[in-house]
Amino acid sequence: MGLKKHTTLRAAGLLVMLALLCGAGSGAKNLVTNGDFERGANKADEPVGWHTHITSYTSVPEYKDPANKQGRTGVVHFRCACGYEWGTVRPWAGLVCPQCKQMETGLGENAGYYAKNFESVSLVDHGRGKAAGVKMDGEVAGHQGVRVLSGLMKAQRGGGYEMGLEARATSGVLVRAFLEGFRYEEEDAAAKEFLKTLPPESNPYKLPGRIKRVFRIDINMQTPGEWTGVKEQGVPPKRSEFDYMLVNLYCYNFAGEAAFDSVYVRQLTQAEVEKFRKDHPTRDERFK
Ligand SMILES: [Ca+2]
Ligand SMILES: [Zn+2]
Repeated sequence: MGLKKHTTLRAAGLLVMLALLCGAGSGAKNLVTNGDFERGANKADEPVGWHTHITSYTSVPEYKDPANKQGRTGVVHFRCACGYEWGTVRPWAGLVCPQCKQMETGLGENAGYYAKNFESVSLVDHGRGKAAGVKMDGEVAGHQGVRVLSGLMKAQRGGGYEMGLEARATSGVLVRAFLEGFRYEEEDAAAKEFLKTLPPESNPYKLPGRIKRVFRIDINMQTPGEWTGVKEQGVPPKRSEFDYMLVNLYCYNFAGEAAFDSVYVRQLTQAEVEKFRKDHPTRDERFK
């Protein structure tokens, strides 16, 4: 009986250890919704959980004499690629235009470049399941390229992350993948007021205010002729800590095809963060 009790205690101890390990390992959870693209398409024909209907804005300065474009007032209006007037507050990543229903990328002003981005993306089968497939003509490939954006994910401020994916591309097509980190700009009162004027469906991620891009993990895959897996870690320096993130899959250059699959983002453990900082001391120092 003594032995049995001992065994039970040991088993209980093991269970506690397992629970601790699972706790520590919860960072290994894939934070990307439908990163394997197996869940099919939504009503807008985007891979579930992903955005291919994306848009951006043009800055339109206000003039004292608009007819002759003379004398800037200093006020700037932001106009969606579809013509919708956002007003005088610059829209940010994750907001959806009330008129064209496409998502603002937060990747900088690029007007109408991506208004038809969705036309180049569809789900494809590659024998091991589905993937996000891109087919670009030379015009698109040579200018803006094509983007497939994940949904916005909540990040832990100060946390480090690892992004991984598989991709392949036909000759002449260049493939990159970014993990974009955005910080919540809590002090921006104008942005919070602006949010209140938008219909709720324009803020599907229920953002509390403006988020601003401050960090990026950049994977340059060149032209992976066969399915190739890559991964990269990143830990933001203090001034670039972020609260939200999204995966930005990108291809461009010449006409052709690319495909993306098995996309994941996971939070690094404390030990991994420390190891990363140790391995990248100069980079961190430079940003301080
Ligand atoms: Ca898949
Ligand atoms: Zn629009």
